[in-house]
Amino acid sequence: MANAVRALAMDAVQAANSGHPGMPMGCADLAAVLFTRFLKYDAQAPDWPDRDRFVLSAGHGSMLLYALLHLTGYDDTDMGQLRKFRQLDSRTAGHPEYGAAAGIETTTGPLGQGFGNAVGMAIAERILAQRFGDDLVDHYTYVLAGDGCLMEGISHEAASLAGHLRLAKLIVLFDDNAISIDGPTELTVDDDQPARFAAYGWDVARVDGHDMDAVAQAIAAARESDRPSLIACRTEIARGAPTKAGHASTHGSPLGEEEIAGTRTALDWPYAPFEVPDDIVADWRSAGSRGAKSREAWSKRLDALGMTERGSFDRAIAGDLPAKLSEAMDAYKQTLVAEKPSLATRAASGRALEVVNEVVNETVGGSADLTSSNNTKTTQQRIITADDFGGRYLHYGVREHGMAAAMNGMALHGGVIPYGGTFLVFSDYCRPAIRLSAMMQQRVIYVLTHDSIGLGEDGPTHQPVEHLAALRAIPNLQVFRPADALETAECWELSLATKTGPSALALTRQGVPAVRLEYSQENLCARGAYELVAADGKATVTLLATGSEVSIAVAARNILQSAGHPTRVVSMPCWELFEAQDDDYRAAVLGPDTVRIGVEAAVGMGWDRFLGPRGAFIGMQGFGASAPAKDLYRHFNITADAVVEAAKALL
Ligand SMILES: Cc1ncc(C[n+]2csc(CCOP(=O)(O)OP(=O)(O)O)c2C)c(N)n1
Repeated sequence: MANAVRALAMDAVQAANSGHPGMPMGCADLAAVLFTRFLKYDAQAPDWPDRDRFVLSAGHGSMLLYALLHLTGYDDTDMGQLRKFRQLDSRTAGHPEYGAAAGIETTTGPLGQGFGNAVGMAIAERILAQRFGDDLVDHYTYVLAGDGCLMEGISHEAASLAGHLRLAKLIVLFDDNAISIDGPTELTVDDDQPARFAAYGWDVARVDGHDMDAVAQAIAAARESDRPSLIACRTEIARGAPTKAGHASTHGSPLGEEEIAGTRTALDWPYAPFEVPDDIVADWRSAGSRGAKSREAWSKRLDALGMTERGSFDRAIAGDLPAKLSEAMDAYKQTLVAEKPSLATRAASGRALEVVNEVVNETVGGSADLTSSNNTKTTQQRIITADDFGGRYLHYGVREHGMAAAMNGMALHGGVIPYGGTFLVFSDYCRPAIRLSAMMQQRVIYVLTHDSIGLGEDGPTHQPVEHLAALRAIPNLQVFRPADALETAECWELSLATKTGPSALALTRQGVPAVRLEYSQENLCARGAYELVAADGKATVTLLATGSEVSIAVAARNILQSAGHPTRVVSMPCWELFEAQDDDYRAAVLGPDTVRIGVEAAVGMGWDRFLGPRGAFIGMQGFGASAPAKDLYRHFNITADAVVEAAKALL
């Protein structure tokens, strides 16, 4: 059965004339053990919520996964798909892509991300098991990771967090083949990986990855452990290839016709490319349906639930928000209109979350050790610990990257809605995972506070200037920068309602005045940008601003207006939503035939498209400085007077 995987991998890579045969061939034995003896799954019901998760963190070995999905009987991955490996419109992309085919649990390829996702999946499993009981939620999360995954820094954050939380149902099979692209790993790394993981509080074992019984024994022992487990499986890359096995050249290049012929002989595999004998297919298919009985038993237990509990479970898994959320948010927005608080938007975010977390049970908040700065923890949230997964708040520690990857895993797992905080400037520390939230269309909410020079004295290392532009450059990521407490509430509503992608909320450290003074039942931020203050008379100037600079624009508008220049102010909390509006709306909001001034305490990259020929940008040209916020705004000339001057110069 393992040789079927080897043959399909080498043949598909050869047919594509690109890909990675070494890893699938080296891991075929241990994968066969996992998929035929342990993994709880049903190829006919890929979305069964209580299936075990299998994460191929070493995503370059994608043919291993595709071969397994095909052989075990996932409909999406038929032989035609294997023949079309790495071609346009196939489901069998170079690296596994979430959503391309059933059975691909997450997008992998950037090494270490899958490992981090798996930690999040294992966390979600524990949270849901505590909430709904072991009868409904009780599964393992398996990971196959290579040297590359374990060399990446993210593996440290993820493994350390998993050890701390004692995620006993997380089992990592380490493809310990001592080879990476540049050659033997001794070129670069001397880490004793099991010792390293033992230090994180994991259970560790070393086995011969080609000794199936040894692998099985190690997995069986890992399942009984009360800690996460790393099984270092010593393997030979491209096992079975007569002259190339064990060599780095097999990592990422086709074996070549001659070597493939030699492999067929060595493995006693006399079949044509993409041909697998019926008896072996039948054995694989029966492995693929091994889980059907436990799935049926699970369905019976689900059906036996009372109406209310069943409703909660189904809604959580579907990721639907409770109907009372909009009512609660509406009431909260009315309070804000009455109060008109001057509040930092990070504090406003905390207040909005109080409302959200009161009615939404699925939110799981957290912060990378900046809880009181990010305002991410609300009164309803108990802390999640190794002994108590009944809480809804995770102290991720100073592990931004691990946090973001774990949140992806939680969102992919389903049943929970993760949000997590750090400073906007440290979005760089989790950017690779943010990019994957966007690519995988996962609802992950990033709470990114201290969003400009407005944070003040901490200085330029902590003052983001290029980060809004950098985040806006990621496709399918909504970047929100609300202007006041009311907009912050609206942006939270929009983030939660967006099931098909992540959101980043850029929030101020410093207080900002209320700028939305009227109640509106409609969520005005939903269109991305809208006229906040109309001109008195026919507008000659449009001021476009986001976040904390909206109030500067309002002040400038009043000066311009008094000087006889009718001026309007547009708040632009979310460029992505604005760009999704129709041409007429966008043109009207941007103010045709007016001078346009963009105001944002960040670099101007991206603003040009809104400003047009009679436009100017007031913002940052370089890094910030360490000083009180007010002094910095004056120093960098982001003031109402500067806006007025720029507008007058263009009138
Ligand atoms: C973050 C990241 N950096 C670099 C790469 C490119 N890359 C893909 S596989 C690989 C080597 C991985 O070595 P190993 O995990 O030992 O895989 P094996 O050679 O055993 O297949 C590298 C550097 C990547 N995919 N992701």
